[in-house]
Amino acid sequence: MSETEALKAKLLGEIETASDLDALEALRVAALGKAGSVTGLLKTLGGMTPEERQAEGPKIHSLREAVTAAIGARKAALEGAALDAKLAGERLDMTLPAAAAPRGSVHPVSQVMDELAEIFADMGFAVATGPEIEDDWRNFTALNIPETHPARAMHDTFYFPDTDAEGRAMLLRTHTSPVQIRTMMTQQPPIRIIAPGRVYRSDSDATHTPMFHQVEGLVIDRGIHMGHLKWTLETFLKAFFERDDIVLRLRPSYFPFTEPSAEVDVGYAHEKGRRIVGGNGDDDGHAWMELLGSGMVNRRVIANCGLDPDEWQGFAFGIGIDRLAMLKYGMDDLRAFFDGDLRWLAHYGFGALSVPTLSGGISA
Ligand code: 2NL
Repeated sequence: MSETEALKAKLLGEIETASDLDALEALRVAALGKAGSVTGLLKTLGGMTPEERQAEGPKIHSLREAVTAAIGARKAALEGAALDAKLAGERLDMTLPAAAAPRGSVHPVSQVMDELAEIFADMGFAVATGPEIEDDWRNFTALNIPETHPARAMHDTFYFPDTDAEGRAMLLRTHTSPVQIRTMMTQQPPIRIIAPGRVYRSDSDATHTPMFHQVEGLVIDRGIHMGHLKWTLETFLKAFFERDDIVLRLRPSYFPFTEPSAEVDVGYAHEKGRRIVGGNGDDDGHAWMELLGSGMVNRRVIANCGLDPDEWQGFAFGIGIDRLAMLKYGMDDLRAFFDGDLRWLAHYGFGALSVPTLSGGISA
């Protein structure tokens, strides 16, 4: 075997068994680099006689080509194997259960808000939202709440130190009514909306938190009367509490933004016999539970929003969402709503997949 053939056999053997890309690169440098063995053989061509060169030249060139081709083939094989190993290492089985059990769940307040949206959407109401930082015109003045009204006092309302560009006092909204004011000022009736969201009052004890959740409803159209209000609330409460024996009692009341105004009581099951009490109430006077406030939108509020109160009438109502959640899901302490305690959430929270629908059961 000639020197060239011996070198070819040795190099091709080493290339074929190179274990990784680094070893292959070292072999390439040792054979084809400036001081490489193949390069050294090529250099010997210069010192040969023409006859020797004619005999040895093709062998040495074919050696270089064979080594170059073998390195290329081995490199492709090693790179393919490296990619396969990387893909195998990064393999994900999407059908496996989650490694850690998820600890969070849907908060009951969020669940009730979703339930409200579902129920009212079925009655043709849209969900409206607005900013939590408002000005005192939209939060109070437009609603016919006078400057001297106690709700405006510092001890009930969180005010910001500075006014806005128009000189209006800025505050954290004390109800979601400013959302309805914004809607009446920008949309032509008929209007049917609910406005759920966070509201703020400087009040804190066992049954009051400085931030709580409220939903208000508003309907503006021609010829709206209190019959529409009572039907809407009755239909809503029957769907929400998932029972047909709900009875309502509208009691005359006063709010600056509605005239007339009515407080709405719901008849509830009392101890003896566990039945829903009807219009007669019972002897101890606790058969009715006050649930929400409502009324016909005051003409002055409609006019404040640039609408003609002789053409457009409406009703409105307001309810605390936190209280609704407590009643429906049997919770007794409002403060637990805001503790972020995962044990409480595990007890009362809802899975992400338990989406309320009217067809599947509103709290399913
Ligand atoms: C309650 C009573 C109520 C309204 C809220 C309202 C909104 C506009 C116009 C007229 Cl823009 N009214 N909202 C009406 C009646 C009662 O809430 O007891 N809230 C805690």
